[in-house]
Amino acid sequence: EKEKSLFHWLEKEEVQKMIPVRSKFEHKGTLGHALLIAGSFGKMGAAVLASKACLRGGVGLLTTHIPRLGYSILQTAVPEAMASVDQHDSVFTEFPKLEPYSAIGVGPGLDQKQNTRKALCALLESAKVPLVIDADALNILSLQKEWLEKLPEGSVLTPHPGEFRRLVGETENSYQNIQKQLEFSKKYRCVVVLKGACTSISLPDGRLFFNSTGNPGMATAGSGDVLTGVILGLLAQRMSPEDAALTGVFLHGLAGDMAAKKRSEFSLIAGDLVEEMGKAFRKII
Ligand code: NPW
Ligand code: AMP
Ligand code: MG
Repeated sequence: EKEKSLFHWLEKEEVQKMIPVRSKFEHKGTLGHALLIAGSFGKMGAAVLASKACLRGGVGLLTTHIPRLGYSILQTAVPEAMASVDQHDSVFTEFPKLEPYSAIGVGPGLDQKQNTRKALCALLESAKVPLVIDADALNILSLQKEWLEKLPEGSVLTPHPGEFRRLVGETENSYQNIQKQLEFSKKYRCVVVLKGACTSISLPDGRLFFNSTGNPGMATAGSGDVLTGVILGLLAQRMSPEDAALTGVFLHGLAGDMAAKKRSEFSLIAGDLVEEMGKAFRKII
């Protein structure tokens, strides 16, 4: 039997094959319902950006769970999203009944307070669908590593190098980083998206992909929050976690390349990635 090679370069041709074909009779009930848990006092922008990106990813329905102070912000900035409102004024402490949701995203703009940690633990124990885990949800897992055992199968983790270091400890070079990334994916049966100039995506089966899109204009506030939203939107449409992560990373970078062309790498802001998402899709479908 031909041995599968370990390292792959992620290009358009590969991603094209992963995009599901839409039947004429599709409706919002057949295209998934995502739950996004995001935002806290001072970081509602992360919830807004991730929500918009999730919708641009093509999900049928989106409910965003936010603290009370975020209610009018979300409803005004993203009228397409439904709101689930926490009992707490400024942070995440509880979550709605999970039955309706086909995928759950958690992390952008949260914090690491004790009641948020408890709510995350309960979420990990209750969720039966894959999760996209980012930002402070990752940082909480770094503080409570035993909770990693609770990750639902097929979850996608999206650390930047700082979050990755917190999760797996110091590494000496990027080769060691990749080794740790692959080990982590196998051990916890999850997809790890290690973000950066050369984002790498590791799969539980031992394959690793390097993304070919993106530019330094994307080194800007909220860029990662947009990525979480896109991956969540694709996952909620029942793409496999592997395909959702690979497609999401590729499209996010492609949107970044289009935004940089239009506005320069200097002036690119995270909202531009959301704006260009449709054109990025057009390039690959
Ligand atoms: P160093 O300096 O190397 O030790 P944090 P955050 C490292 C929300 N946001 N290459 C680097 O560490 C997010 O969703 C809300 C190498 C850096 O100092 C989060 O919830 C916004 N190192 C929260 O804020 C817009 C890298 O990590 C440290 C690296 C905090 O997120 C902004 C910073 O990481 C933001 O998205 C790289 N490529 N990238 C809003 N408008 O609401 C990062 N590092 O301390 O985890 O803080 O990533 O800013
Ligand atoms: P975050 O730090 O969570 O906001 O995530 C930053 C996002 O921007 C990730 O998707 C990174 O891959 C992307 N990004 C940051 N810097 C660069 C860069 N120099 N080249 C390409 N992509 C980048
Ligand atoms: Mg981030």
